[in-house]
Amino acid sequence: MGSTLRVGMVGYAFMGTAHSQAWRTVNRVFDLPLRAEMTAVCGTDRAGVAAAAHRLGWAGHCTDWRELVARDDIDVIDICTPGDSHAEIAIAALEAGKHVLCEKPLANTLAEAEAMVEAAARAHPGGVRAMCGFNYRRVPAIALMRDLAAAGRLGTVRHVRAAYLQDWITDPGYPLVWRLRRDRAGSGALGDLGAHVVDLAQHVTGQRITGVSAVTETFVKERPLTWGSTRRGRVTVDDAALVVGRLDGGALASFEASRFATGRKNSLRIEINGDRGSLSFDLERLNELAYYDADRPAAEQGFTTILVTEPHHPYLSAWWPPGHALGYEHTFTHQLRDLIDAIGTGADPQPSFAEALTVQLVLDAAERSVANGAGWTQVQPPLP
Ligand code: SOE
Repeated sequence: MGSTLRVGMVGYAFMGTAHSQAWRTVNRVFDLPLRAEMTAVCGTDRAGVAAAAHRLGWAGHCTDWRELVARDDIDVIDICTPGDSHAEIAIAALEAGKHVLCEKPLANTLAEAEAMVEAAARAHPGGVRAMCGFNYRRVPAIALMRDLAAAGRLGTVRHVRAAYLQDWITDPGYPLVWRLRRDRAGSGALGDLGAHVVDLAQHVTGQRITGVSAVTETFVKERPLTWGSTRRGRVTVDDAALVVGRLDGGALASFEASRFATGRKNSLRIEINGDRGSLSFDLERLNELAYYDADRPAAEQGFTTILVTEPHHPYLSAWWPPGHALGYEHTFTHQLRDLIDAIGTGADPQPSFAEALTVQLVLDAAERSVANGAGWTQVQPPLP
């Protein structure tokens, strides 16, 4: 492979744009063992992908991802497509000896996700690495949250309380885009937003969710095919999901995911309460982490705000002087920093496909619970 990492990206919409920005930036900010080259981008629309390549900084472009996977001058395939194509592209890429970065959730179904994990395991001895893109792990305040929890600063964790709320489909006139179709997206708010908070809960606490009870709702059951169209189609995914769960360390968890939380544009909050302290994060104030230390003298107790912008905080020494804030886009740059570092040093990037499967197993249990009238449902154990 040499000292470069030649990238082929599939898909160039919102996520593809975010990833492109990160590929352009990562080596300019971080000192890494490999230098990323933006070799080619792929999309089905010929004119669209050509324009995207020019706009986003890719050297080449094509309309068939198989072409990308077959090229000798590509080392990593970055999958930014809807979930219905994740498994096929990822498995083909791994079999061709390419490293893979795949957007979350790993796949639309458990069976596909398991097949991806097996393909990653087969490719692993040849030095091929696979990672799932749960970008919020790379918010510095979330990374600090995990470090503090791992250092025992919370004591025994009792509660995880997490909500990921958006409002972009509140209007019943909003069209039936791919994210509202089960065949394309797998599920709705549950898989798109719930996957993030389930991943963060497990990542920050280091514990696994073992069982859940869940309800979902589709508030608007039919939508126009395009804005203003009289032709309508059925919404086949959930608009909102509520999940309660148990973690294997004994904590109780609650998760909420909605696309109908009017006024909440991209609100992701997670709070963890332990018997020695609590940590609380809000994506709308992503440079801050609230910390309650129960061991402090009674007169000094209360939540304090850590401004996570200091060089000793995760990822921050490479950026700006102390106190200069970061944003959403930096999470993708940090994700690539970790991926490139892992590939370059022969380590396993996190979350691996196997770890992302643990999120998929929770989503699967939630869907089975919904089908069973919110009955208590065990999360299946991951593949051996
Ligand atoms: C759309 O709901 C979306 O783009 C998600 O798919 C992303 O994962 C999230 O980060 C922002 O919202």
